[in-house]
Amino acid sequence: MSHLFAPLTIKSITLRNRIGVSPMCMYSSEDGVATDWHLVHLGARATGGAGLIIAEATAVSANGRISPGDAGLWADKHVAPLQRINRFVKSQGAVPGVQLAHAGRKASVSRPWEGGGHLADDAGGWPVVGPSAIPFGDTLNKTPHALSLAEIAAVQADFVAATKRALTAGYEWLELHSAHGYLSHEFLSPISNRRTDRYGGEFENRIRFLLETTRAVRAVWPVTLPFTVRISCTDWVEAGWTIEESVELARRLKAEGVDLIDCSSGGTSNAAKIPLGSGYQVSFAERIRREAGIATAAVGLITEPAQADQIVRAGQADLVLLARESLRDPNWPLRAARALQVKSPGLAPAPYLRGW
Ligand code: 531
Repeated sequence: MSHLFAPLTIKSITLRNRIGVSPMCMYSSEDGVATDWHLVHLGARATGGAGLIIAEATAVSANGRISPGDAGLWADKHVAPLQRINRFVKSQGAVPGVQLAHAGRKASVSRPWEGGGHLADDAGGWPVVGPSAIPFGDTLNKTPHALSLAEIAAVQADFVAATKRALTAGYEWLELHSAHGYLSHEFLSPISNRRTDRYGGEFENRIRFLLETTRAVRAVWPVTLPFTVRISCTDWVEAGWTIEESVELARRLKAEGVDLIDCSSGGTSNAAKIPLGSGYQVSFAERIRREAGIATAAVGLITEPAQADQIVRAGQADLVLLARESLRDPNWPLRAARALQVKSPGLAPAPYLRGW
């Protein structure tokens, strides 16, 4: 029976355990370039024992950044600093992954600790885009430019170019960000997509942007390396994207060669009523795994070793991703191994062995 410390093999990659660090924005890049912050932040979680470390949402174009501090892979200059980080992550036995993203109508915001609202174009911001000219609302009040067909193709080409750079940068796990109300999710959801062309309207049309992007990226990302997609399994609003649609989307993504669905939720609308609570998204991972027959990752308010272990043992997900809990304790996997009384030789770095 699988458990939290059983290795997980997908394609040619074996994770030493089922604990992954969820992609988390650091807002600490300079023109998209990783800094020493990223080496220390990601490096600490590699020495802390995680099997997988997915680097933060990394923009495929400058305008696709959430904030001016986002990580990027839109230019060749981004690659070398990431190679250094990924070399270190690998040297510690963890697998380095990356989440490629375009923020759509939620781009051009200040860092959370500076307010997090849309930045005016003359205050460090830039015009935002989306499937339709519908603003998110509240402090994200810019009206997005509705992408033309040629502009959609250009964004997809940006995803492909960023994927090639991600490979050169040494990443071994690729995730497309299609959740949390960012561009790809904006196409999926009827809340943000009111197009009347082949990218809007019925389900088949709303999933087209993601399916085409998946296909294009799949063609350049090695078939030997894991390829995953994060989705918001529900918008948590009436007339929004649903879990039933997510299950069907997962089947389509599987057919396109996607290996795992990373199951999150929300982000399209502030009207969402989200029943936040311990492991509140795990049931989505379970349902997609069962009904679409594809591996899943569970994420969202998972904090306890026994809880994470049970998710894997019960077959609710293949992988557990930690976000805030990993910020609180980069050594969470080492601590979990002790708590679960699992003998995991080689998990702690040699210089730490006396403590573990
Ligand atoms: C948190 C968030 C979770 C779920 C729905 C909406 C938002 N995040 C997500 C992030 C950026 C910062 C806050 C990304 O997905 C890039």
